[in-house]
Amino acid sequence: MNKNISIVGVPLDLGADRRGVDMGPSAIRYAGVVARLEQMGLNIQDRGDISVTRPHRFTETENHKYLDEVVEANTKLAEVVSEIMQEGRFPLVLGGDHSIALGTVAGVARHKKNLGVIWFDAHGDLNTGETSPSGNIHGMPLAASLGFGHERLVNIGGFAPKLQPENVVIIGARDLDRGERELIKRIGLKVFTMHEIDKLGMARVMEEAIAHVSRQTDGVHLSLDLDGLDPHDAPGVGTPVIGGISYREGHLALEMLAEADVLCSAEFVEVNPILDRENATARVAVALMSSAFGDKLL
Ligand code: HAR
Ligand code: MN
Ligand code: MN
Ligand code: MN
Repeated sequence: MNKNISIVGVPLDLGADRRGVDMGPSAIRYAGVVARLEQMGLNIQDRGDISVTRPHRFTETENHKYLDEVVEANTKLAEVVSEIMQEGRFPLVLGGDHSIALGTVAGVARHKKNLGVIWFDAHGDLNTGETSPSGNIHGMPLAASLGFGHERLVNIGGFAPKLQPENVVIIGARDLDRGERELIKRIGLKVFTMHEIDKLGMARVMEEAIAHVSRQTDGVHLSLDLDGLDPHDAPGVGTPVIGGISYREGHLALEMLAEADVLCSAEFVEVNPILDRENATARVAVALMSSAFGDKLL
């Protein structure tokens, strides 16, 4: 495993309706991410935050809220993530709303011809401007990374597509819009919904998911939306959906990922300190990161 990790924060909440995930990077740092990972013997560099333009008015472009600001922030993020990869380090990106996956995936995919992705989420994030019920770009980043949607989102970082559908899995889905379901079927995307997790158990789901994303790839990116967890364990998220992954299942999933030793990059998104209870969700994020980087109970 790459023990040299570079943290970058993205204080962006314009991809979502509820304000506050822009404070996610601060909350995760306050929860002790640097000390926790250093204790594990990892070399941590904190590169600070991407600067995000605060808009002076609301804009909507073809059912994309704040398109300019989201594109600008993600273009910068793609550059920084690409630099980190170039240096041979592991990018650990702190969100921010999930639209920041546009920039993270662009930066990583510049260095990985066949990038695998594990998308841990209650949602599919597979909408386009045509299908989105909200116009919120945090519901679109996986579609855009696969080459579907507005050309400005699809082409962040200057190339497209970043991902092939056969190299991607979604884990934890339980709130998929109609257009997202249609796209999943059309491109044959592998999705482990809560139904499969209930039926097969997380261990079996992760065995299958890891096999799927590492079959023909040269690295795997983990995109972890905290709303994939049950709101009981991660209350500080903007779009909670009941019936999610438990704290223990989440740990098991990331421990198995660490054992498989396939990750090249990761992001933890949608932590909303305004909606949280005593920073619990940021603390869960840090605990999950330690599992993803190989921390063990014994
Ligand atoms: N699918 C809905 C939409 O497109 C909700 C999107 C979700 N929120 C997120 N992303 N947190 O995972 O608006
Ligand atoms: Mn804000
Ligand atoms: Mn998401
Ligand atoms: Mn989500």
